[in-house]
Amino acid sequence: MKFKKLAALASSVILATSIFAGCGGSSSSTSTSSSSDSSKKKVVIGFAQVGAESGWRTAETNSIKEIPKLDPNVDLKFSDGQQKQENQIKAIRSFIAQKVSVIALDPVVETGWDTVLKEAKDAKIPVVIVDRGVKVSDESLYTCFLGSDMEEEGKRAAKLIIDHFGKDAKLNIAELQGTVGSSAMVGRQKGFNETIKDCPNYKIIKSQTGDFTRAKGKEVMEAFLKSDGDKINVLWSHNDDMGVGAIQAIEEYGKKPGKDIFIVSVDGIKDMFQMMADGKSNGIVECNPLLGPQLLETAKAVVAGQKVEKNIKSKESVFTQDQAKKELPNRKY
Ligand code: GYE
Repeated sequence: MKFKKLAALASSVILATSIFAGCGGSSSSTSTSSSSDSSKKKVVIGFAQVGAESGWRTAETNSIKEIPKLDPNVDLKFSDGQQKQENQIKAIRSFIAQKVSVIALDPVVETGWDTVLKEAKDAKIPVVIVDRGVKVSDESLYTCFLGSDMEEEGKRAAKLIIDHFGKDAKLNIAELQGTVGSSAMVGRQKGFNETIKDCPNYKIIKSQTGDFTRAKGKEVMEAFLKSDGDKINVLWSHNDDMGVGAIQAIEEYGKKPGKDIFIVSVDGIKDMFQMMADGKSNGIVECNPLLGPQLLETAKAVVAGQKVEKNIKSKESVFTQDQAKKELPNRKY
């Protein structure tokens, strides 16, 4: 109930925050052309996408692909990394060779980017990290990060469980992890685990990756149920798609998702809202994939040599089962 206000705010305030606050920024973020030229020159964004593993990802891709329609002075080169870092590194090198104005990287995993980001820096091409974060030895290798606070999402997921059961309940939790080594997986796990530290009888009895896909989420949940089907009372899924797959597995096993097993997940895709409206899930932590407009503004500012905030966070909300039916028609992804 107390999330109702937040929920109402959710979609309206996403773009409301001012992103240009004058901290961060880097000298390498100016374009090589003179300022009078750069106002006429087309801005070319090279976007290195993770893949197409989830409904969230599809929504993000669609939003990014809208960019040239929002601003005819901006072109987009899009590359699908198919969940492989090596493909994304190749894409970045190709963007450098093509001398794009700005590179946007949505990194499949957090580490291993130093070399290629240094190449971009040496070529004086600014890099905006989108959605998932990177861990690099030198923060000046990228201009700014635009995306969600994954740790906060993990905390919010844990709070949904605590709000429902109370801190002293005895719970056996099954965890479906996202892609191992991705900031989304690392951050969500950390935030969740830190929050349930206060709950002495919450136990994570199962934990495995489902790689953020529906098919793997189902497969892993089947294995969880096979070994511990009668013990699990909570499913914590790092994204909705794995959760939707797991719901199928739970039904096939003969249990009632949302009743016999309390389910929380992250993203907020329509399919999971539908599940929640049908009583098959219990809580969703929203993660906003509609990053196109914010990336457009950020990329233009960076190319124009304006200073931007180092961390540009998207605004998000949390939804409980009682809000699902009302919220479903408002979902944009
Ligand atoms: O939660 C998941 C997707 O990086 C925030 O990646 C994103 C995550 C999202 O596959 O569905």
